Amino acid sequence: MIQVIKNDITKISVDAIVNAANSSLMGGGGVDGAIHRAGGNAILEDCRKIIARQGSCKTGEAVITTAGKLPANYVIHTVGPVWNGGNKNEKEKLADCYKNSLKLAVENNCKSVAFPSISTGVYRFPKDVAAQIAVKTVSEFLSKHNEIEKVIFVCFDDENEILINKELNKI
Ligand code: AR6
Repeated sequence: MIQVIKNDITKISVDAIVNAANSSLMGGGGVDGAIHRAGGNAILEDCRKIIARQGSCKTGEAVITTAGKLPANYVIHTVGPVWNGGNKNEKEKLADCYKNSLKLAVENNCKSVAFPSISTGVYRFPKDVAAQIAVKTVSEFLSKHNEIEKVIFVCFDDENEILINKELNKI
């Protein structure tokens, strides 16, 4: 099942929420800042351990940490592509973010996952193209993996909510 809601992702009770992080995993602005602020220091401590073990998190990849004080059980941090005109594999990398986040969710027995609109803020990905990729990639993944029962697209603004709904109506 796929749902769309307009809300703050830090308020959502699901097995895992996804963070639109950067490759340092050390926090930042936007949804990343909100998640670290609301979840507390335990998230950053886990991120530091991951960085010490494997180095930075590359664009399109995902890692999982505690959700600290958040209502979710886990935070899956993924690094979206910076939009650079569209000819630098941005679309493939954005699809990788959704796929790798869901793979990690399955590996950690998560049945419900909430996504923000990855890369559509500071990273300037066009919202309409991002919505197409988000819905297509998630729906294809769910058709192959019945372990995940629910994905919620958590939009922060009306425009993303309208665009995601438009894409959902096509499937
Ligand atoms: N809940 C849900 N969505 C949110 C929230 C929230 N609390 N806050 C913002 N959004 P952005 P990016 C939406 O900029 O483009 C950070 O500094 C926002 O409206 O958070 O992937 C990282 O550290 C937008 O639609 O992430 C990176 O350096 C969407 O989340 C960089 O920004 C993504 O916007 C990543 O940029």
